[in-house]
Amino acid sequence: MTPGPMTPGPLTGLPRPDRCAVMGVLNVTPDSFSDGGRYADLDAAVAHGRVLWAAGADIVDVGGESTRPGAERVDADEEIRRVVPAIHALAADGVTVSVDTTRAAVAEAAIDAGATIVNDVSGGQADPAMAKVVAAAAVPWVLMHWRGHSRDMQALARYGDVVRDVGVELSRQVDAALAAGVDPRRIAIDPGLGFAKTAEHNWTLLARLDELTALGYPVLVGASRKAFLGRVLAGPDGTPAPVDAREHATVATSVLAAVMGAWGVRVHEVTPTLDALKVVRAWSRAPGRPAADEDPAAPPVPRAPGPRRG
Ligand code: PMM
Repeated sequence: MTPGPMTPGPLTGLPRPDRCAVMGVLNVTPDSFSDGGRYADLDAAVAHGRVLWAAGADIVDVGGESTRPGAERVDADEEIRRVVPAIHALAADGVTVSVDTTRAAVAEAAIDAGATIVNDVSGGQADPAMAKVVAAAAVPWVLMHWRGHSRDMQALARYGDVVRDVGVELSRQVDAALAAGVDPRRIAIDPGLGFAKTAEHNWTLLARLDELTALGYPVLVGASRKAFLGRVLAGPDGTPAPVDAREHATVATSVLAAVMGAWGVRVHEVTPTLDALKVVRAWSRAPGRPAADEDPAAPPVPRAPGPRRG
């Protein structure tokens, strides 16, 4: 694969705070697993986007199609109808907006409305026209690891070594984007936790995230409120913790992702994760910490500490 642009050279268009970046989730859908229906109404959606931004999100990620396992698809017109007015209002307020879509037509309409980043859970595979739209608009593109649409993705959760396989498949997605003329400085990658992944796959990807950051592209991690966290928190009878009881576990995954070198995390609740990432920043800069002392001019993204498995 063509090496990524992390060292050296600037990234173009992606926020680069002096800590792991926070992407706040705004699902304008009636059926998302994590916040289903709460922000389907335009006023409520815009108000919540403003709350995420005021809380310190670096990006507000606006999506109009649920990707929960088993979800049925909506058509492109409906997706545009859901996201464009919200993006328009938020961008007019100065909010940095990404659009969470797999469709080129939706991405194009979203960019016209003011979105400046495309977050594509299919990593360019669902719509062959997406690469052209992203390249022409010169906006950053988050390529998530993806094996198929939500309706049937859990049947595709078969891997040899999940980290190696995800790395190889993401590299193919990146190569396709580069071949279509996308600037490597505008590409970020994402392991796609929960997308054609079992809980064990998700944990392995988080535990060995440094093997994906080593590909050289900024890595985004979306663990917020996902089912594998509900399972870890299950009560004695094995019932998974409900979605709204997964926030502390989400914060823990944000810390782990940051320590393992993620560029950003995608979360529903901004404040707890942002506080935790400020702690990681302070910790990663502490005098005497080997990685902090080696190169004082190193980028502020924390590096993984010593041995990681045990
Ligand atoms: N997960 C969801 C939706 N979009 N985008 C990226 N880049 N990474 C993810 O892990 C991801 C995503 C599903 O979660 P939601 O229904 O809570 O939005």
